[in-house]
Amino acid sequence: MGAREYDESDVRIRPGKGSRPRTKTRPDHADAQSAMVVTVDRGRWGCALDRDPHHRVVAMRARELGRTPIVVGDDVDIVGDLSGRPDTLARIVRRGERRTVLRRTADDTDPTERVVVANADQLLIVVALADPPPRTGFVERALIAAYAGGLKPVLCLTKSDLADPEPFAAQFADLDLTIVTAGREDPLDVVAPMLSDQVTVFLGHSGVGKSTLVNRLVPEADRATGEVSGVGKGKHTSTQSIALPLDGTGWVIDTPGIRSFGLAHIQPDDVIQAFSDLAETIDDCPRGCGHMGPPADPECALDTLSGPAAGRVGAARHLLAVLNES
Ligand SMILES: Nc1nc2c(ncn2[C@@H]2O[C@H](COP(=O)(O)OP(=O)(O)OP(=O)(O)O)[C@@H](O)[C@H]2O)c(=O)[nH]1
Ligand SMILES: [Mg+2]
Ligand SMILES: [Zn+2]
Repeated sequence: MGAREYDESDVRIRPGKGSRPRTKTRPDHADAQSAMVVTVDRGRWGCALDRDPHHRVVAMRARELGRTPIVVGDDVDIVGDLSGRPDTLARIVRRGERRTVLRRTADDTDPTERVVVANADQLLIVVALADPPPRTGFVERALIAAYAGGLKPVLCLTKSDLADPEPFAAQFADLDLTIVTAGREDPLDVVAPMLSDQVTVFLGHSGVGKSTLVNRLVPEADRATGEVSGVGKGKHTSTQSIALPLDGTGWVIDTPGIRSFGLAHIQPDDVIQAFSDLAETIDDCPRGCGHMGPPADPECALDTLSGPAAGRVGAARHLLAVLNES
């Protein structure tokens, strides 16, 4: 990580002798206007005023917000010069409550788990069928993160010119999971309509083709794409998340390659809630049931189900096992 830049909101002045007492009343910013955060770059947030992609305003975080994290997708209120003219700088004075959150795990360079994107409706889990090879475990962990964060997951398979999608896709047959194929050579007539009027995060390992797909969907995006450098570790062509407008009101959010997700603090119930036909059944489980069935959870109500629902219990428990391992 490079040294971060400081802006005036980072400066903390300790009140010394004779300094003015801190005022308790904050200005309430009745004139603030709402915006969506579309870019974040070292203490500067790019905002679309009223979610209008053509009305861009660059803003800093007002001092009163302290270190409140603000990420792409956040709803914010901004004040100041909202003209969007070059060299103007507005101020973010409020961050709205988040409807959904996508978290990623701490890693070596960054010890804190953090929210990557806020308020997205869908998570497009982008997996290449080859180069880098697909990993089932990554998809399972992404699914759990999506369910827990309130996003609808979609599995998107790229590089279909290099391998047959069927065997990999078949592993997820028992889940409520929409699976689409969107390789460079494939038509986008299935993927594009799914994204309209939605905010969709594109997430996957480096080199799987997220930016390539974004460029096809938003031609004026002109996202840089890169070569895949070695198995499972692309060289991270994209380094910042960015929200790009689709025709209409939808947005796609291109993100840097990700290796893992924060699954800490996710409860077994959060996973089961995502299975519409199982969610009610667990009301009959004993308190603290982990829903794994015997021997760990001998009285789990999911074991009373039969027919197709019982097959779904197997799929749900497979995800719970992934969660328990993490
Ligand atoms: N054969 C093949 N190559 C593809 C396809 N889609 C993308 N690629 C190539 O894969 C490489 C990586 O693509 P990117 O779009 O940069 O991947 P990314 O997921 O954005 O990677 P990061 O930004 O590093 O996270 C590029 O060389 C693309 O041309 C595909 O469908 N088939
Ligand atoms: Mg990229
Ligand atoms: Zn149970």
